[in-house]
Amino acid sequence: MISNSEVASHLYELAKLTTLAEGNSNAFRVRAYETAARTIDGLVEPVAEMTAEQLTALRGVGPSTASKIRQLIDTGTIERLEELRSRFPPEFVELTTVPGIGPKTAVMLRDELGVTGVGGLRAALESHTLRELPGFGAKTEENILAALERLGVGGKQRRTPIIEAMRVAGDVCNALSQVPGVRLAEPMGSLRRFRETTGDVDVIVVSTGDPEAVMARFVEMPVVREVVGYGARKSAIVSASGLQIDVRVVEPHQYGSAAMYFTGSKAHNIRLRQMAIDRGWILNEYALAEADGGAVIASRTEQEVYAALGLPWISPEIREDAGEIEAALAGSLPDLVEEKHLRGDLHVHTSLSGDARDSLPTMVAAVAARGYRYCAITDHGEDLAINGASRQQLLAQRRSIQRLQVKHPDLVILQGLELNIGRGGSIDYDAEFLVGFGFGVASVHSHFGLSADQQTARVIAAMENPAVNVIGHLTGRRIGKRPGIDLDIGAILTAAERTGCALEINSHLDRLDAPAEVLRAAADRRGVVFAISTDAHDAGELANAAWGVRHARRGWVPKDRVVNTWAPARFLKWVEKKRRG
Ligand code: DGT
Ligand code: CA
Ligand code: CA
Ligand code: ZN
Repeated sequence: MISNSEVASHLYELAKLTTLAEGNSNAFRVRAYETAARTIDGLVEPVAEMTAEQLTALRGVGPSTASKIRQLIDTGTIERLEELRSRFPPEFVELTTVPGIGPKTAVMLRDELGVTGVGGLRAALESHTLRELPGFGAKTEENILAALERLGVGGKQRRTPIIEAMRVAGDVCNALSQVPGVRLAEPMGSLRRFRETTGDVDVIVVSTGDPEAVMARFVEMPVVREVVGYGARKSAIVSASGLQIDVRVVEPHQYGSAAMYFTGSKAHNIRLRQMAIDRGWILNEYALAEADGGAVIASRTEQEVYAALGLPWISPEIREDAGEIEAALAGSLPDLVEEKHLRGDLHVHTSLSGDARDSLPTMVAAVAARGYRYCAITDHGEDLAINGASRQQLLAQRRSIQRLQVKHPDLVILQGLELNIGRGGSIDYDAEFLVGFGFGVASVHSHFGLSADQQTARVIAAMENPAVNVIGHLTGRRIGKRPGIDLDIGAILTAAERTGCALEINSHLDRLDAPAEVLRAAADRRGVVFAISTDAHDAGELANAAWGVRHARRGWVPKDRVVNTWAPARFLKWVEKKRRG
């Protein structure tokens, strides 16, 4: 039976390809597919068991979407989607993620120059054939080439943004978990290390049953476009979107060594293998064992294998041979933040923001249900034209929050704002109005093309403003879709130390912003503090905090530097100190 999450994946793909086919002319239909996908993803009851009538009762599902969902359940595919897939193969879709190349341009490049992917685009740029097209010139060529470099797409190997890889991996692991005998199915490789892009997805399955039953289920999944390898314990497929997925089935007693091997990174593994060799042992995916004849020393759990090598367990997110082995040997690994440490969410939208979907009472109830002790409601300020809230709306919200506060005595609800950093570093409203709020996040939402000096200056100006407690999604990037703004990170970190303004760790898989390398540099500055926030636009997105935590770990961020792990009294004191200026 097809899972809700698999149905949702198909609808997301339908939305993406419909945008390519129809541009903004049918934004309504695209949004409808996305809403339907989100609804179904959050549903407990299996949609595969629903009638067309029950389906249309779901939020965002009209008769036409309902019939597509039924078609998917009954036939394993959607005709319209198949048609779009053949019109827009993965290489072509990737082409449209390059800034400056919209769907219309991509179609023109294909028709006029035969460019079908990023490789072809690069060749056309280098031979200067692009500038011959109407609407193009030398300057456009230069801009697109620069964007290609910054995005990092179109190298030898295609890399998939984590948001998409995580979704596909989740679908595969859920499906394989249900095969009889399977104890565990988990993503390994770069995805487990939480890299922001993935070359291919590696999954290991621990099974006490027939491994071939796992493989049979795997290659029949609706996501499969092509089976590229088939064996009893090792198979590989390529998904509809062009992502390769490798699955290996291992015995329970090999889990530790297999997980370590397939998690990598390769550089981390090589260091460990050398440590084994130095002791006269060998280390591979099957075990840590004596070199001669092979008595097994450890293999069942990762902890046992690391311990036999004289190391504490090292968290997957930092297994990059970037200092973690030295730190482990010296006993100086950072005390990394965990999800259970979080006591609040400091970037939460309500339906007062034009792009958010749940009401204030719904969001507050959902925050309280997570067991948090405090939160900041941060709707967009008025400068963000379509999505922002007016002064009057915010004053009304303040009264609603006061009433809700009585209903939730264990949760401190701060009325905050997500302020928009203007071109020169200004923010919404005036100081007098801003004093009425208890919290502020300030973020860049426009002017992405300014120079590094200008960007750095505007962000620092916002940090210095007493109404600003946190800089939201520092670079404004969308992974694989939009490069972040150019910044002098050293200067930003110095300003963060001086002003006490926290750096947000935005938990959305599309953002994961500030990037991990910035977090690592920031973690090295003792005076910089962090806020792990979801930027939730509906109640379901509050759960993204788990991703933010893993991203923070990848940046070596220690628990005690994350302000929303602090006890309420300490946290509120920190908030107030900044706001007093
Ligand atoms: P990716 O797929 O490019 O995003 O990156 P990974 O790290 O997932 O790399 P992948 O899929 O080639 O291999 C998965 C893991 O398998 C890798 O992290 C470590 C392990 N591995 C692969 N090749 C080697 C190797 O030659 N030596 C060792 N020691 N480990 C390897
Ligand atoms: Ca991989
Ligand atoms: Ca692989
Ligand atoms: Zn936001």
